Amino acid sequence: MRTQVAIVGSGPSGLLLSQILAKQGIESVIVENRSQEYVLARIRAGVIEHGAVDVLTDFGVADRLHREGMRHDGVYLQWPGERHRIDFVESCGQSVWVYGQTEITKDLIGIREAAGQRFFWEVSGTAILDADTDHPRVAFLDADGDAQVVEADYVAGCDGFHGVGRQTIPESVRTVRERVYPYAWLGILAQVAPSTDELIYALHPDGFAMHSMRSHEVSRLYLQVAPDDVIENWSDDRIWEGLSTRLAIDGWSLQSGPTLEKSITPMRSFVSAPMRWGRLFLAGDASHIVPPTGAKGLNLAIADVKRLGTALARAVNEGQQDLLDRYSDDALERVWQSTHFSWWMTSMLHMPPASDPDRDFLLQMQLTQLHHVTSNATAARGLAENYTGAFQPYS
Ligand code: RFL
Ligand code: PHB
Repeated sequence: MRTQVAIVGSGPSGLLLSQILAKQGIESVIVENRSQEYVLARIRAGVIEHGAVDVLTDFGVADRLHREGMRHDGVYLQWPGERHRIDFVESCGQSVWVYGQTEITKDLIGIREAAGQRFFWEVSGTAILDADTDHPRVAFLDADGDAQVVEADYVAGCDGFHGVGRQTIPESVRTVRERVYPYAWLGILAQVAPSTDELIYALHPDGFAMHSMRSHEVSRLYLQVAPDDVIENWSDDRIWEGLSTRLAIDGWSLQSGPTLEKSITPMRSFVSAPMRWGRLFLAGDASHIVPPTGAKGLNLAIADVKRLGTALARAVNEGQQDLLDRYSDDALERVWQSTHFSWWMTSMLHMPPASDPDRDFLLQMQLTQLHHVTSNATAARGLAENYTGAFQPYS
């Protein structure tokens, strides 16, 4: 089989790239190792920057987002005894949108299927071959176990952190910079109206806690846990008790409800550069991971594929390679900015492990930082600009 762009991975990066390419008359084939049902059920990110909403709108995949998404003009930062609001609009003139990655994925799959997108679901043994030549290929076994080869002009590795895209780039060419944090997030989805109008990020001696949401009926909440903790240790009662304690503030109470899903996610910062090798281009989690505290993972994926889709269209439709040649350097600039912000937010809000001899000192630094961003307009503006992505256009 032949196509113009072979896309490995049907997460938000791969799906949105196929849509951006299709809008510019470019054909693609998507190869995904999970089933469509699995991909549609995955629960992940929830906050989308204004600029990312613009990209989804421009490429015709934001109708439901505009109907059902919730615009948030600020967030709450909290520590024991105090809750302060950072007003994004006042600080930097921008907002974010709360709309689940699960819903974006659903919208994209619906639109791509209706447009006749070629998908291979439930493939195995994916291999990207000859990426450093003019005739790259993606080989795999399809859902029936039959060998398939997709020949393409370009290959997009949109296959997440555990995919084969990044591994295809020889180690001698790649530089990896990484930090694994000494904590993890336990996340739940609950069938209960949010107890807050905007997201709450809380530092507490027991550990970080966060209150987010998916709709007016469904809440999403997180607790800092040890990196080696397992979900079996956390009954629903224990989770709600932890959340109530860590999020407590006078005059406010947390409403609990049935838990629809719960899981533990490790936290790491990871950047692999370059994002290109020959005719293979990486986008999204395939090339970089951020801890979720800054809500940047999905936004970075959208920024990457907007840039990559534009560069591929210029190469395919106009024969100009200039944007493809700049793709990796340009994309990495934003990646590092978001990596820094995510690390900064994470360090400010999480309790160092009990074994850390500097724990008391670090906690004092964190509290000082929180006082500063919530009492100083310039510091608040820095947080607001980074959180909303205000100064990073989706070019
Ligand atoms: P994805 O979503 O991981 O999609 C990659 C796709 O590639 C498939 N794949 C393969 N297909 C074919 N052959 C292979 N060999 C393959 N190997 C893998 C996978 O099955 C998958 O369908 O990457 P993408 O598209 O780059 O999107 C990135 C975002 O998903 C990610 O940045 C965010 O979800 C990160 N993230 C969060 N970000 C936030 O901003 N806020 C959050 O609250 C948040 N929560 C999360 C998260 C990521 C999580 N992961 C990766 C475990 C919670 C979790 C649990
Ligand atoms: C979420 O709603 O899942 C969410 C929101 C903000 C974050 C992380 C996760 O920083």
